[in-house]
Amino acid sequence: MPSTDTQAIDQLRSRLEAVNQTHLLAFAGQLEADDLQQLLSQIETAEPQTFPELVKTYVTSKPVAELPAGVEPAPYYALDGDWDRAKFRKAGEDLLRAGKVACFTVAGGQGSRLGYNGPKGCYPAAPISGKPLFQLFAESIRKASSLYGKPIPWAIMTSDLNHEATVEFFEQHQYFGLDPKDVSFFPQGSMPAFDRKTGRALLASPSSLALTPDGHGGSIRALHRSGTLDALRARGIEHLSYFQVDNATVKPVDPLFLGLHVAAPDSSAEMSSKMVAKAYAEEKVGLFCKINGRTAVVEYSDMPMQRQQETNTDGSLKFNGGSIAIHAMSLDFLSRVATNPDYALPFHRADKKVAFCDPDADGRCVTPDEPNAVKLEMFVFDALPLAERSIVLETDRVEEFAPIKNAEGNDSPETSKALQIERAARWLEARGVRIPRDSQNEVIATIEISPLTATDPSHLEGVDLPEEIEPGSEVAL
Ligand code: UD2
Repeated sequence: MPSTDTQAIDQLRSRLEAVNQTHLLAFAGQLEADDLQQLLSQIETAEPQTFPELVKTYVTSKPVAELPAGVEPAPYYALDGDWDRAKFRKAGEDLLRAGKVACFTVAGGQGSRLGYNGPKGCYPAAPISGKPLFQLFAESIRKASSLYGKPIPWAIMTSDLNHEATVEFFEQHQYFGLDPKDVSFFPQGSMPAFDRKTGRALLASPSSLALTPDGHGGSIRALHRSGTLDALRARGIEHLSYFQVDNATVKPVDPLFLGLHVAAPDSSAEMSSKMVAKAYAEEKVGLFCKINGRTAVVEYSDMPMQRQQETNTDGSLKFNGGSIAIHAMSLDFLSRVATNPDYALPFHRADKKVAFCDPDADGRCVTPDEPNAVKLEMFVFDALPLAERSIVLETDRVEEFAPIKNAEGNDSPETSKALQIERAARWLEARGVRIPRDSQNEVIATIEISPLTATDPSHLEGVDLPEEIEPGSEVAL
């Protein structure tokens, strides 16, 4: 082994000694140069100096999620509320015309629940054309760019596992008509998995840590580390429109939401959110709350059921705001969260089975039967309380929330398609088109409206529409 390598290992070993993690170098002396480099760089990137605090807080003790005493439902701009939509829509349109908005999609998840072998954004989602999720978003962004006369850059967070396949997909499809210089990709970060008894970081092989994705909250530091924040700032971007890759009807560019985010008197224009009214008390969604005067999302599992069932005098749910993971964020705020330790996001612990290579047993690979490891993830909504004043906008499920998460049942391709069809039907009905519906009021035709035709019902004005749609027919506009 070259002496420079020996020196590098020795230096790292003494740093690892200080944090009880020297086992990570147990096989270093036997590795080929490339493997050794990989191991050393993984250890450096994982910042071993932070391990003792992480292990103490999240691994050897379990953080107890205590609901603070004064938790209240977060106020929101209600769908049926009396507030000046035109003023805020104009503020959002001005921002778009000034070219200050970019889109940001988190697409690092593996889609394992869906059972789809590929990046989730490549999943065919539209009811007739089978357009993939990425194409639906790309076409919405193209439509907005043409409406507001400015390119809208689009950053996509991938993972090491799907990065190449994602970029290749865009190349194969000529970026779905977007200019490639407006689309950027960067892989998300990872965290080591820790042995839940000893707090030792696990090795997946003699030359590699057992790494797991650091969650959608990791997107904030990944935006910074990848240079994406700086690149967007250099283009004059001031705000990001954030959404998840799984939502087929998301509005990637919504002037009303962006306008409220930047111009509402109760917004500090740092981070804003959209919500839908909960369908029922037990629905498993994060809840928008006010805690110590700040907006926050409380995971349904951290909120006692009794509180989730509380009602107002009119019988409606008190904690009504369900998170659909749509946010607007300023670049200044994101930079602060990414770089200022006072704004660091907390981790959430998950106990999992993680196969590992055991340095105490000559590197034998162990496949555990029981959860043996702690995985650490960050959630993007944990940034909300770091914003001084943060608004929530209510939206209609049918208009903006048709996620594809599971192969069957709730939030599946089937339910997403039904919602896409229902939304298209409503938009057409608003233009006077007769839509066939059954006794349950379900649409009995397949309808698809391309985002290039309309991303808002008002865009259908002047479009040549049929007077009625035949039951059982397929209509693509
Ligand atoms: C999330 C929210 C839930 C609700 C719902 C709306 C959490 C914990 N729950 O549930 O409250 O808002 O979405 O649809 O957030 N992702 C990455 N990297 C990661 C992990 C996730 O890019 O390391 C992306 C993933 O590709 C997907 C999104 O984040 O686009 C959501 O991830 P999920 O499937 O883990 O969250 P889910 O659907 O359980």
